[in-house]
Amino acid sequence: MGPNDATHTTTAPRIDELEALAREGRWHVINTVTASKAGHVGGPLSAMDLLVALYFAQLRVDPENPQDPGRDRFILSKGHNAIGLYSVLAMRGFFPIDELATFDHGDSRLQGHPDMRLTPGVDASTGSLGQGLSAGAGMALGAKRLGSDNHVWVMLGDGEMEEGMVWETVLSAPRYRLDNLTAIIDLNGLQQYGWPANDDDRFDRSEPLGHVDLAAVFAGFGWHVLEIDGHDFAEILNAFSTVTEARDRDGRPSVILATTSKGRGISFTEGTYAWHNGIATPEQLAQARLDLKQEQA
Ligand SMILES: Cc1ncc(C[n+]2csc(CCOP(=O)(O)OP(=O)(O)O)c2C)c(N)n1
Ligand SMILES: [Mg+2]
Repeated sequence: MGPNDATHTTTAPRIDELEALAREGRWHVINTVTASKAGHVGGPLSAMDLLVALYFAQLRVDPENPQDPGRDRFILSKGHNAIGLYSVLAMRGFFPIDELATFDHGDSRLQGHPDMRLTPGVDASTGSLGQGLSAGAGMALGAKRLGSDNHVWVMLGDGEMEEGMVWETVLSAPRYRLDNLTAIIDLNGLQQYGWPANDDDRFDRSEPLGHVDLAAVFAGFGWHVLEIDGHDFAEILNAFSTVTEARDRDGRPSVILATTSKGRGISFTEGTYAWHNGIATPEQLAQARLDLKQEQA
């Protein structure tokens, strides 16, 4: 069965179902990172609603046949958020949820950064920031040349936007009329650290992109720009439909500028760079379980 079969597409989930999946996904993130004693937390939590919306309401993918050539492609360019992607892939059925417990172990299929050779459902190996949009543009160009109607989605972090290679693709994708390419930028307002603000504070909170009018910049380069709240499923789904409906109309690639909150959903991780990565104490894990309304196993 291929991804074009009507029976394959997910029936449109209700918003409350997506919200429940996102709470579960956030729980897998902090629980798994804590158990493995390694991994990132803040970014996967800010991206979770977008990832859930992609995998449960948008992407044409088949967990039974992850390599189907007609599938849509997704690239997590900010590869350090791997545990967020793995949690959603597991919930979507690409591999068992129990396998998350092997995260970042040497012999696991779930390495600390995504490896397309190991993990079912992973379309590109990432982790060195700045490369995913170029890879996505190549996939989108390939799809055009092959006459395939699949869509390529790439998620980037706002700190990642400081990488020069991103901008080479921002410049060139409109020229190739890649309207089958969509960049999603997770604007959580924080990266690992900030710019040195002064001698006793390494963290200038206006970084990474505080002074940049990204919408104007992308529009200036010839992109179709949408600005949304990246935690509002109605806005996310609406943006996905607008992007896919705009295809073949004007040839522009799209960018979804999604305002989010780093560490979203867990009281002690939200809004701080300090939880870019981190290991929760047993008390913190119990608090996270409460915040995310997860039953005790
Ligand atoms: C080329 C490169 N430089 C540095 C790093 C180290 N690094 C990992 S995550 C990160 C910060 C990324 O911030 P952002 O893109 O905003 O991610 P998010 O907030 O969504 O987690 C950095 C600098 C890297 N992975 N790759
Ligand atoms: Mg960020």
